Amino acid sequence: GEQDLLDRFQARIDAGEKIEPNDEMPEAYRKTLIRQMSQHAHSEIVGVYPEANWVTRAPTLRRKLQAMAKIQDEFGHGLYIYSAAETLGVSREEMVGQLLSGKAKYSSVFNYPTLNWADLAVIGWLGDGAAIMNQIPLCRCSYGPYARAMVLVCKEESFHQRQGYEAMVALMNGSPEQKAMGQDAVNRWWWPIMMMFGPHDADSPNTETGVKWKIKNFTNDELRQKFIKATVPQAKLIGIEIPDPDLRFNEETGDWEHGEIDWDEFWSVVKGQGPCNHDRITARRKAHAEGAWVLEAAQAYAAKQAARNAA
Ligand code: FAQ
Repeated sequence: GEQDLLDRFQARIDAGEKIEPNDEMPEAYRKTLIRQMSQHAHSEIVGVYPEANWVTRAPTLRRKLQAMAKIQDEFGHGLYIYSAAETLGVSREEMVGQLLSGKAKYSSVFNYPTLNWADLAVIGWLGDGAAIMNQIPLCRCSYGPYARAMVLVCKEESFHQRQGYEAMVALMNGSPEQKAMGQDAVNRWWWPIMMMFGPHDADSPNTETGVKWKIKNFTNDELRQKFIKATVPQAKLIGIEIPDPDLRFNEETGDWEHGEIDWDEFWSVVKGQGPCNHDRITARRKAHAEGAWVLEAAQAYAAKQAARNAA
């Protein structure tokens, strides 16, 4: 019965086995993976909008090329993760439809505006930095297609993080105005990036099963903590002050204590009321409609090839 399946499944997870698309799995495992993977794929796609705002205004040709390469990678990650999610029996059309209708979630962080060039440096350094902290453990998650997809994604995210930090170093070695731009961008992005890791463990309904089924190898708070630990010395090295007066190292626990996150703001952004939610969805719908002919052409071409191969 149902309990037998759950026990058999848990034994495989506990033994460190990978679950593959045609293996038996509890319906709740399939559902939560579709939930997380589709949100993740949507985040990769929507995540390019804050950056796209600055491609045409990048300060040098080299920075422009970097921004374009990063955006191309992110679209690729989105497609890759949509494909991995499709192995669970959901179609890409369905997932994309949920995004376009405003029903689907994607990372809250992408609903904030990019006001100047320094924002791109900070998104790379801290946004991608947070993304990697979360995604490296996903390379070891229990679902084979997701875990394998994450290997390439993490290599590319690591390049994104480095290009962001390098751009940040350039700013912080620049004029007083440039240094101020760098600090201002960190001031505006620090808290939205803290929120990327999700609610505190006590308020995270999906953590218990996520950890039990090794979809999540660390909890939201554990990853947030690892991120702060890694980031504090990087900030210090380039003269950036982290905009949290309560941030302090606790010698006894070995942890960084941080100020309270504004959870009202977090939930309002998740529910669609952030500063840019409307713009992001509008931009996505427009791109989808205007790109429809490409999809139709590709499908017509594929049908023609298939017919030719069959003949
Ligand atoms: N924003 O019970 P939990 C990137 C939702 S990186 C919006 O803790 P879970 C690369 C959550 O979905 C960003 N919603 O949920 C890039 C749930 O709602 P539901 C994407 C959030 O799944 C970088 C509810 O709150 N990365 O794109 C957020 O156990 C730079 C309760 O939360 C991934 O998606 C949030 N921040 O933990 C691109 C990684 N946090 O579904 C361009 C994979 C929570 O029950 C530039 N995902 N919620 O209706 C995960 O690791 C997990 O899904 C978490 C959330 C950690 C995000």
